[in-house]
Amino acid sequence: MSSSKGQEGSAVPTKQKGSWSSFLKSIASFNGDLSSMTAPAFILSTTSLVEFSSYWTEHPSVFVAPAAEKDPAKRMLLVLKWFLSTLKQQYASRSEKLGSEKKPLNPFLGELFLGKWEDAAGETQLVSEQVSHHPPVTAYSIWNSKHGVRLQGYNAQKASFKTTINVKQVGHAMYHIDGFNEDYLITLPPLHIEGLVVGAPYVELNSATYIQSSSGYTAKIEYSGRGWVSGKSNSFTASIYPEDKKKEPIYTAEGQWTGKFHFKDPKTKQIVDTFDHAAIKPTPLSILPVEQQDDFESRKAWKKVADAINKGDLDTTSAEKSIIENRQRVMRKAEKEQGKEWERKFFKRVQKDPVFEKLAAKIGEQVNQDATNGVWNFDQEKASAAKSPFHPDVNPPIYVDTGDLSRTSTKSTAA
Ligand code: HC3
Repeated sequence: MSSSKGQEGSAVPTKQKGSWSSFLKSIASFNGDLSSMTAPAFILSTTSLVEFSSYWTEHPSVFVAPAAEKDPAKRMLLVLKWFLSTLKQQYASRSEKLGSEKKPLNPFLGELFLGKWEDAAGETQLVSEQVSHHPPVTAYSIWNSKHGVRLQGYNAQKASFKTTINVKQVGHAMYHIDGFNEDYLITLPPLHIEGLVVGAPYVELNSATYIQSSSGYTAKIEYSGRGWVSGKSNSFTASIYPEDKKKEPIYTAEGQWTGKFHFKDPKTKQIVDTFDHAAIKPTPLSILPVEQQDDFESRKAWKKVADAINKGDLDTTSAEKSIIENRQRVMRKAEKEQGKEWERKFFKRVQKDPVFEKLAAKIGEQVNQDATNGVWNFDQEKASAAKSPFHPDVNPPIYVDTGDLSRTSTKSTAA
């Protein structure tokens, strides 16, 4: 598969400075729905938001590591370590590789992104599905059967403008370990965009998030940027404590989520664990080549739009986007006439999620169903009934490495 992202380059081209200024003026009064924001052509990404779910598993061995730890406190430390290790890819990978954070494609209802990682941890699989279009909501499930670990979650974004674009994430993730029948509720960080004025936008995280475990431990992570105490961008401090003993941490952590961080035992002040992005190679995600994908799979569905964006061909970009939007409109109209709702392929809307509610109560979190068009859970029955997310009917399926989500390096892997 050839590169389709190679031209997603630096921020504002000199001759487009004018349209960037107009864009800045227009976002100061935008309505809060990020998908409705009209951005200049050079800031358009060829990647759909449905792909972002894969950012949770840059390092499958770190993802599955908690399953092998017998001590519940150390297990919590390993879950926190994995979570922190995902932040770089989630929030900094695009601006690092492409020179700026671009506006992702707004997924259509039913859009899918399917793939797997294969490495020393065995096979780790990904299903990501756009479960709502208004408001835009993406749900995902990532699992490794060999180690009995599963992550599932869903998210939406609510934006506002005050000095810059501020984004609140709605939704949550839940990490589950079969071997200990343990759940970890993960809340999602609010963020804002830095570098807007100079035309090289990037994400900085704000405020705090939590991981609450069913084994009775809480982790609190506090984010800070360049202007804060540490003075460094992408910084954080974290502590792990028994859920009712906030002032008695059993582990602390600090560092930069884009670089290196370490964990300490506060009693001995000794470093007990370290993570360094420079010392660990990410495992690339493999997906089917576009020709073998289902029509609802993201890269196949958006191919013509992505090609047009890469060519800088605005007319074709909007014409191809309109084809997708019109097709969706026709489908919604037919569903309305038949009194039906679009059937999600891998997820179901649930009225209650007792696991979430129990853990959320401990950290003062609440479900916001209106912002996410419901509460979304992975549906094992649907997933088994769906032919297969990985098309076993294509015999044998040939996966291609995505390398990273900028699609700049792709090569054949398995046969
Ligand atoms: C706000 C954001 C879209 C949402 C992205 C999310 C929150 C999606 C879920 C992932 O797990 C984590 C994540 C990472 C980055 C978030 C994006 C950063 C910028 C993008 C805006 C829609 C784009 C704003 C346009 C501009 C001008 C900055 O390019």
